[in-house]
Amino acid sequence: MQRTFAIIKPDAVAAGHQGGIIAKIQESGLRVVALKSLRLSKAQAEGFYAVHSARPFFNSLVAFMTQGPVVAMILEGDNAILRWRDLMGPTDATKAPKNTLRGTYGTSIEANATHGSDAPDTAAYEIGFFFNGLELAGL
Ligand code: FUP
Repeated sequence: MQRTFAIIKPDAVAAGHQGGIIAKIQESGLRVVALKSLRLSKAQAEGFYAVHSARPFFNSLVAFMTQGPVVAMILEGDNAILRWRDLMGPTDATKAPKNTLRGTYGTSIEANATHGSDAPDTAAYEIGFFFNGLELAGL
């Protein structure tokens, strides 16, 4: 059993694709064990993507991630991290297979509809970044 952290990004929320994305998650057998909608501040988006702060796309990425509300989720299941990455598809939505979420709902390498943790340590960190102890208690 494993948990991962997922975001439905502002592009997909603005386009009304939350339901379609959550349906795909549930059809895959992954469980949505926590979910909330929020809008990131600039400082919060900079903190979440701090690992990319020296990259040329950083400022644009922060602007994109703060342009509207996101849906943050904790997903649970066997091998959840890799299964969610497979459902999302590769980073660049223009190259993602059409049967992946990014291939279906994303439009560019930046506006790629979804986020997913890439390893157990980043999943734990990202879950704690978005969900507090009270929200996690009893899950
Ligand atoms: P991923 O793990 O697939 O989300 O991809 P990365 O951690 O490499 O990148 C994080 C986010 O930065 C991507 F979702 C989109 C953005 N990004 C760009 O905007 N341009 C790039 O060239 C690479 C990533």
